[in-house]
Amino acid sequence: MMRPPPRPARITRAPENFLSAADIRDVQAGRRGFLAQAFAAAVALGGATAVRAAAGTATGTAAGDPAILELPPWSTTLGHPVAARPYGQPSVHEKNLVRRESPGLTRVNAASVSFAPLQGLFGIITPSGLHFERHHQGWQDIDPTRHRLMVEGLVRTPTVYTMEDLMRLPSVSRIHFIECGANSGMEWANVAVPTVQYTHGMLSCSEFTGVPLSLLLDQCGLDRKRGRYVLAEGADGASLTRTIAMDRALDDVLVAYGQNGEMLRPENGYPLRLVVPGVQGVSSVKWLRRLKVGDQPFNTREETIHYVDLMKDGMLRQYTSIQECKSVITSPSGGQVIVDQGFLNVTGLAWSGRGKVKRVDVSFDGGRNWKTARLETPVLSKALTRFNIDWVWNGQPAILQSRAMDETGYVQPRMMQLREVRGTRSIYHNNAIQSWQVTAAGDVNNVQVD
Ligand SMILES: Nc1nc2c(c(=O)[nH]1)N[C@H]1C(S)=C(S)[C@@H](COP(=O)(O)O)O[C@H]1N2
Ligand SMILES: [Mo]
Repeated sequence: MMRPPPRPARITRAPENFLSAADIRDVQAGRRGFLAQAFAAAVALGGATAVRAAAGTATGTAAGDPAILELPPWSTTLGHPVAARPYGQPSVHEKNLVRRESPGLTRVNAASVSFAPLQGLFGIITPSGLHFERHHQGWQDIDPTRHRLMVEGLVRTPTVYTMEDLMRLPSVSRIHFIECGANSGMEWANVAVPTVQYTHGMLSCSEFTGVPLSLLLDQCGLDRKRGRYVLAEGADGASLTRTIAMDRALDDVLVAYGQNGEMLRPENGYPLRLVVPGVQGVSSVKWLRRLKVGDQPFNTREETIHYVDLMKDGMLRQYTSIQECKSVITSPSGGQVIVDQGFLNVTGLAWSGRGKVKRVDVSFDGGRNWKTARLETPVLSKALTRFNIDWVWNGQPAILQSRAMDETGYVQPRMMQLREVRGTRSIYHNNAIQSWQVTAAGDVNNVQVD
């Protein structure tokens, strides 16, 4: 058990949760008094959700606090009826914790990305409505009665499945992350984006339910001698296609229709997607309509000219699909403001495409000294793992980093180590250690220190 923390410091969960852009500028300009007032106002208005630790302040002034002395309207009136909203929605006070797109990232926003707000999430499951999105040609809401999956190629019995056929088969549920290979891809040469939502938000983790791909292939009479690769194709306008090697296809790949206890969301592939655990997101083909077994890689567009790693010498590396071990502190993180000195629960996420996370170390001095963080259970293979570590911020500038190690013994690299091999002009597979600078004023900034 943890000892009860000393007086908790207050930190903004996401600046936009309770402060306007103008307020943030004031904070950055050093008008601390103004910020303190903004906090007082936010708490008084019932906006205390924005103030992570303040609710637990044991040394607060409860005795004179009108928020506890006076009965608010919600304690003296009749509440809303059941099923007033047949499908539940987050509190209106959480309306700023949303997926955000990075304007100008792509020419057309149907072929773009929206990033998950990692700074405001708890545990390891990403709420389905906040799962990041990456579409090559927009999303569709496909009629499940008209959707089909064809399995063909080197199989004895080529088969066309309806959704009903698939949902009658034995199912499994597993928790896995999906990370776009381009996550953190804007940061290869220099700091480019301010918050963890944009540096690491092409990352989400869900419980997926579906049929093991191995079961489908067996049912269709897979030619185990000649069948060495599987092509997966999506039903969207992009006809996105990827090759999956047979040993992986027969291992833990899922043909999934469920996500966090309900059907997939349209943005995430409704009614059917592939989930290829541990592999860059593009292989988890959404709106899955075709699987073809072949005897060699299909060399599709998305694996020959896209999703290849540009190396320092200008050569391109293909078929590097595994998402190597990586971690990031989600709070405090870029754009948040630590309002006063005291205890902080430093928290973040770690993951590895090769299995379980074994250990996460955290540094508060830019990598000189490290302490081992607590891993929250469960720690699952190819899933996000939540870590926490105690910190008392004494008002001094600091640089926070997390460094994860997976069960293979692989240790997350420093930015400079990665650049020595990969150069600065790459896009994919940036799993470098992230640094957050805390200034004496309590501002948290994205920095690259080595
Ligand atoms: N059919 C299809 N599948 C797709 C894509 C797509 O555009 N079309 N995008 C891929 C990419 S690049 C990623 S990172 C993941 C993102 O999954 P998500 O949108 O559910 O987060 O889906 C992959 N599957
Ligand atoms: Mo992606």
